[in-house]
Formats: sequence, structure tokens, C-alpha cells
Amino acid sequence: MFGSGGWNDALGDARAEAVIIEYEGVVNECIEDLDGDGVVGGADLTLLLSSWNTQGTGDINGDGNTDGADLTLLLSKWGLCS
Ligand SMILES: [Ca+2]
Ligand SMILES: [Ca+2]
Repeated sequence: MFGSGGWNDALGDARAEAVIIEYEGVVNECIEDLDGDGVVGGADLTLLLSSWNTQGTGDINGDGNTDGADLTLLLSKWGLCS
């Protein structure tokens, strides 16, 4: 919890605490994240569009062509991969 004038904990005793978050295993959990940065966003859209009508990076559903179906899949996962 953020208090005025600095960081403190939820109990309000003004002690600083650290939280360590570790990620293990697979970071990229969605195939729509074409560049593997953990977010489905503009960079992935660019990759998809650059392979439009080809069996390229943007062929998310693996049907052999990058088209509107793949675009729909990408847009449906827009944001953080989870
Ligand atoms: Ca991405
Ligand atoms: Ca496809």
C-alpha cells in the first residue's frame, strides 16, 4: 500500500517490505504472442500483417495461411498472455 510520503505496508507501521516474484517454467503461454515478449500487442500485429496470405509467423491456427481467422485469434488475446 502506498501512503503519502513513501512506501509502507498494509498495517501502516511504515516498515518497508520487499516482494520477490519469481517466474519459473514457460513464460510465453499464448501462441498469439508471436514475438514472445509476454504481451499480445502491436508488435505481434505487425508480424501477423507482414506474413498476410503466407504460411508465415502469423499463421496462428496453423491452417497454412495467415488471414482474418488468425487476426481474430490475435485480437481476442490482446494484452497480457495468461
Ligand atoms: Ca508480443
Ligand atoms: Ca491461419
